[in-house]
Amino acid sequence: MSNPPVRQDRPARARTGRRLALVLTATGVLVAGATIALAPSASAGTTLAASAAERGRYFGTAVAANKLSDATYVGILNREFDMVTPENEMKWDATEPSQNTFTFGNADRIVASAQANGQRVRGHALAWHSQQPGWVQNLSGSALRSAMVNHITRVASYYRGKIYAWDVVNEAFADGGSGGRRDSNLQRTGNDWIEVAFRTARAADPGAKLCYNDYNTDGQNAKSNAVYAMVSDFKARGVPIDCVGFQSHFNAQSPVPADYQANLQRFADLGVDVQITELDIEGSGTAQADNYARVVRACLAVSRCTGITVWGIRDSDSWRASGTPLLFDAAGNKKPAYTATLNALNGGSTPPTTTPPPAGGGCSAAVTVNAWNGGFVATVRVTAGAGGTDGWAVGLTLPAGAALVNTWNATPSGPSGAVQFRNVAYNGRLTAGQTTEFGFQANGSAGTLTPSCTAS
Ligand code: 9MR
Repeated sequence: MSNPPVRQDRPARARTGRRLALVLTATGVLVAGATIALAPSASAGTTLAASAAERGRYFGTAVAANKLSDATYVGILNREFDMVTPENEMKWDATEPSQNTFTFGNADRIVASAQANGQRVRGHALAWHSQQPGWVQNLSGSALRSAMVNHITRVASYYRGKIYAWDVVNEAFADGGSGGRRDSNLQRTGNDWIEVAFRTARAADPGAKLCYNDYNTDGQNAKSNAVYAMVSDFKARGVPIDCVGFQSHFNAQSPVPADYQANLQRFADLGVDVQITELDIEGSGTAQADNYARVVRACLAVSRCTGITVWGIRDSDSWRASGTPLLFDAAGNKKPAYTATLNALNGGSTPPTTTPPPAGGGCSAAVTVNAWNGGFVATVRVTAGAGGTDGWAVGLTLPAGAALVNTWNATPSGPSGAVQFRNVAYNGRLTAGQTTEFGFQANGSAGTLTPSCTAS
């Protein structure tokens, strides 16, 4: 990966917090222990942004340009948030309504407001199958590919240096179990359209973090596994990718997954930042509040989870207002979900500990392979037998010429030949029937991988 020149990795308000602690030390608090006790209370979090900054994270919201004249909206925006995502104003239909004619007025208003209020900006989104202007919808093949490259170059260059992270590509994978790409006009220009988009964005705005962003990838499933394989492949081949966005639109049909944190962690372990990019959770009262707290705790538990963005301010601002999915009610009052979010950011409550599963019992393993010319990613699902596991090991024999490049969620005994993959600290204990996944990337071809599973 190239080494971009300017990156702002720390929120401005976090830097302020650190400066404050140093001043306290310099102004006469001579006992080290007293300094440590003073620093947190001196900067106690009373807003989402301040509390997140104390944990080294940002807290953002989607913003609509046409609400920047609403005093209640703007008051909450500038009090609570330190990251801003234009909800629609940087999309292709908004920024290039006819070919090579660029309109940045509404996006500029949001960027100017953010800059005036010390907030950073997530750019959303450079290449997406949806919200394309009509002229793009009518293009295909090399004409569409060229138009995409031109669009990314022009938009990312225009905002060069002003964007913390770009959603370079949005929602490119299919729902359901196929584990493949979504069919779209962009996809039909060739499977390499995503990496071309990332390389183009890096050239245009080398200081911005470049993210892949999607929904229904919040837990481990066929779709997130496919994204995972792509990110792993990009990292291995030097395609510039810095972060993965998890939209996190939750409701009763699509609840916060049990393995949310583990899923964020496995992506982070690939060497990318992870961000919660469009959070909203339908519901009300305590149940909604608890879910928000869970999401915050999951991000805080993953060191490379750099921030959380909610998809709007008041319930009435939401794209699904009837589900009342946000932190403020229509009048701008803080909801229980707000308080739970703030408390979780302030570290107020800790998740309940789970009961240790019984020892002993067998396990089984199943392998799925995503191969390309010269390499492959294997995903291995381990399922505990009736007795559960305290630990497990999966044996696999890699064919001659195949060698591991990297492994996640397991530790391999060696790089090639007959390899034992042992659980890592956090995924050895499984209750009866519980599953966990690990994976690896290798050079060469996969051949037929037949796993054996041993439980301890
Ligand atoms: O919130 C956005 C809404 O105002 C638009 O009408 C809609 C059009 O596609 O896009 C919404 O935002 C979407 C985001 O850009 C991508 N992920 C899903 C979001 C909710 O639909």
